[in-house]
Amino acid sequence: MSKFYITTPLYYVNDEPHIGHAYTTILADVISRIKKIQKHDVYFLTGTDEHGQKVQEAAEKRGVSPKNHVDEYVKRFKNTWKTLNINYDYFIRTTDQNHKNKVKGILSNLYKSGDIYFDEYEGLYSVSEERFITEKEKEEGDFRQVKKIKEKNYFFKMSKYKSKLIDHIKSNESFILPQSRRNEILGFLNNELNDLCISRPKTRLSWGIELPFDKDYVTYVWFDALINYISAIGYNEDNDRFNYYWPADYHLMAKDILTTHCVYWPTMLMSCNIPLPKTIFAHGWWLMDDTKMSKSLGNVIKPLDLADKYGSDALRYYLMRNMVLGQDASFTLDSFEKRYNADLANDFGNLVNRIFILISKNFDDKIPNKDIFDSFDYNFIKKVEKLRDKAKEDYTNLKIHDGIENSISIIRLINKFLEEKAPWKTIKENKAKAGTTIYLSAEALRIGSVLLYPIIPEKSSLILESMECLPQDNTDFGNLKEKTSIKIIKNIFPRIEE
Ligand code: ME8
Repeated sequence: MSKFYITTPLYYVNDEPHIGHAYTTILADVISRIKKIQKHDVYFLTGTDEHGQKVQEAAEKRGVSPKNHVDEYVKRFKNTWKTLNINYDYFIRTTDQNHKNKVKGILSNLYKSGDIYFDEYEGLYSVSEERFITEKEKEEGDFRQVKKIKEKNYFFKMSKYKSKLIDHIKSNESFILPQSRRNEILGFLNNELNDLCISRPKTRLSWGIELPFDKDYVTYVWFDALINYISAIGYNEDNDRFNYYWPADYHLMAKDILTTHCVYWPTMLMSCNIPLPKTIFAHGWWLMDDTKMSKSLGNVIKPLDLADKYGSDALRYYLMRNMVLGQDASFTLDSFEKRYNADLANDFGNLVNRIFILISKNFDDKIPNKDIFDSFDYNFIKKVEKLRDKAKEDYTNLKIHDGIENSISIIRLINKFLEEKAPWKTIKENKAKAGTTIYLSAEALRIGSVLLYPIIPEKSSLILESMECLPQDNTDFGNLKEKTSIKIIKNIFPRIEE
């Protein structure tokens, strides 16, 4: 059994979770479930980024202390993940004492080793990004609230590791994925790389981890937050957990935080003599009417509203099926309803109804026996197996939307098979033959449900349990036991009426 360590970003608790946060977290959950079924020892980490200016300002606006604010908002994230069936192994908060100690330990070591130094700096500061930016970045980027700041601060010698980082990216094809993002980072590294300002004077920001070597300063929020990926799994503790799980197999995120993960984080790790993560994967944006979702534009979709109304599986299915990993996608309620009605209500829901009613009416609520297969049956089995193999390969290659399409094609194929064989007609003259058709349909439904389980765990589990099967069962034909008593499920995916 090999280990598999996957992470999401730690979300800012300056606001409620929205569809974008839900997407990355569901994606990590889906990949975790796929890997678990493939018998990996999975560790799935998520959490919240609770220090820094954004959070301090959000608390001030509400007239509460930052501590009270984060304690309240973290619950909203945890509740959302519960509703969305997110099965994480650990939820880290950057305000956890253990994490704060780890950050301090690393800061002390790097200060001692000389990779952190004190200096005066004058430069452009982006309040929205909470970092110093270059003139070029200001011209090309989408930075808000940029001001000139002259300040004494502590700096991390990031530039020292520039060529080592470029070598690493060039010699490790899958270090940054997709390819386009890798090229973007290599392009960024073609320019001069400045050292990283890693402190904020307390006169400007008090809500942060105090520097262990200067009580007048707190740590820059990114230097604090990135360390979560190692503090959560026991870095510098007296056990083997860290050595077992590290390096991370996947750091998932959207492209907005690519530079911090592909430049700041690896150079920090190099300075600590810690190996680099295996893959940093940046997915695309969920857009609303072709613009980025943002609170200031007032176009934020709350995942809980949708999950409450349509069920968490409906939301998980839509987000995973409608985004090609790595590309942007547009979120509209219309496309959500269309996708749900077509794939889940019509194809999947109707099939479940049909099969369960046929079994209940004609076979006393028991899976019928299979009799002799005809060439039509053999052909059906072959087609299902082909789609199953494709779906599995897609999942392994993280082509989640293709894996879903191939799995739902199995469901469509079963509907077609039933229509062509019409067991409701043949049952009168040849019960054994009708039983074989229904057995094969129920077995293919089991295989489809196992394949769709990582995406829609709640409804898939329901179907599988009702046939006394498990999501972990293998997907070979013939695993479904004849004579198993079934529990009838009614209207598993009710249609959304316009
Ligand atoms: O950046 N489409 O937190 P954050 C897709 N605290 N994904 C989206 C999205 C959208 N429209 N909007 C947000 C931070 N996301 C830092 C991270 S990590 C050590 C610190 C998702 O709350 C996506 O994963 O702004 C993106 O990278 C992340 O939320 C940013 O979350």
